[in-house]
Amino acid sequence: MFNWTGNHKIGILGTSNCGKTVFLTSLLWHLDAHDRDKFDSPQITDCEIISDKDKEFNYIKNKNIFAQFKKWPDKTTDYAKVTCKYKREDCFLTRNVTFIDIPGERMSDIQIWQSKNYAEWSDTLFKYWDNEPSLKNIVQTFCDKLEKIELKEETVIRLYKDLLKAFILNYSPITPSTYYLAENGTMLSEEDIEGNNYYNKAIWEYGDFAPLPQKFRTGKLTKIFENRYKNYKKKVIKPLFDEINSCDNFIVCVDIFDILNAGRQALYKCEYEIKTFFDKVKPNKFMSLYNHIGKNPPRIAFVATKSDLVTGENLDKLNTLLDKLVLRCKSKDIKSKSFTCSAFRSTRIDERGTVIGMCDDGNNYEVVAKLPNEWPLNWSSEQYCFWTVSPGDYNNAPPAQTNLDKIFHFITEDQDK
Ligand SMILES: Nc1nc2c(ncn2[C@@H]2O[C@H](COP(=O)(O)OP(=O)(O)OP(=O)(O)O)[C@@H](O)[C@H]2O)c(=O)[nH]1
Ligand SMILES: [Mg+2]
Repeated sequence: MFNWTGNHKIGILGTSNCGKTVFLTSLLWHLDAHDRDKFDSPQITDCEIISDKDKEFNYIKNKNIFAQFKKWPDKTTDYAKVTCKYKREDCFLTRNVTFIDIPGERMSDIQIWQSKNYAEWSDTLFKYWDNEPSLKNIVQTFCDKLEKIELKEETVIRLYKDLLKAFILNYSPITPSTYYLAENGTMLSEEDIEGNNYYNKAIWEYGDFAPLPQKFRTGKLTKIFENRYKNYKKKVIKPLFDEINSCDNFIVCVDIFDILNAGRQALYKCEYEIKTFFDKVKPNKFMSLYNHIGKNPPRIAFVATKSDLVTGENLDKLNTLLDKLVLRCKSKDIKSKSFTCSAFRSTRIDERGTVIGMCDDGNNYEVVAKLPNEWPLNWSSEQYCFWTVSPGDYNNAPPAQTNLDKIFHFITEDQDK
């Protein structure tokens, strides 16, 4: 059924640093100051951007950081909600599109959202770790140590923190994610990880908990963890995922460069999170996720971000790598489409066809980003190193973009392909 009002609620998902906030800031900017030459669409007018009072998306601040300081926006520390009302020349109705931006760390709690209870969450995590050889060994050490100790809260939590430290170094999910990004927005810093304070930091300020294999889930400690898991789900997960639950369409951002730079575990993590998310939104299984307006199955745009770092055959490879990554997750019942995108084009191509970008020191460099044809079976992180460039000089006009307009039309269902 066609959603004739053009009203939508759109969730923007993806791991930390993959470009969600830049994407949303640039998109709002293009709608706010629409220029058809820069953003292909029937003319957009009367745009009003209304940020949620409690969960503010700081559009103006983000825009000013770009325009005045030539810097990228700050990392997101809590989920944010913003509505954009606008008119389009081909439609007399005012459109109303709401976006949800999340801190990428919370993606690691996707299994808590999915699982019915503490036991299911624990079992699923151990299965996840078991399927990846490099993680299996680390987790085995954790399980071996559990065998040898009395199952007391303090000792188990200490062991779990050791495990999480190994996961941080291996780009594996940190869950409960509040250990990495607390509810109040404080991040676990490199100093924290290396310093003595590491064990003192709470996994969750209202009570630490850790997953346990089935054979250890017997005594009093399990009851304590079960209760804290329940509270965590209610307090941290529910508010965020209730917003996600009520979205009708989604944009899933993927930073292929970051995955290649981090190594195979990052690919495994990203695939797993997308797959888990997809299982949840698949039609027939969880009807509640159907479009709140028209009862349509959701649409999903898979987006390989930061495409301005590559050109020519490497841009084609970026597309292929994204397609291969999301292939396992696709379903015939969900309309999904893959895009490469640069929400904020920060590089230029010189006359030799080389990508040039400005780095933090203010100098321009050749941005060498060579991508593989296929996802390698295994690779070392030094094999793929990529540049981080500064945003260009944009004054007060929306930045140059690639495919941001196409993604917007797809996700707001103005384009049916
Ligand atoms: N070259 C280029 N870099 C980008 C682009 N978008 C984002 N980046 C880079 O990616 C970084 C992270 O972008 P964010 O939008 O803050 O990432 P995020 O997904 O919101 O991250 P969290 O808030 O941690 O979840 C930026 O600081 C930039 O360095 C883009 O279009 N082009
Ligand atoms: Mg962000």
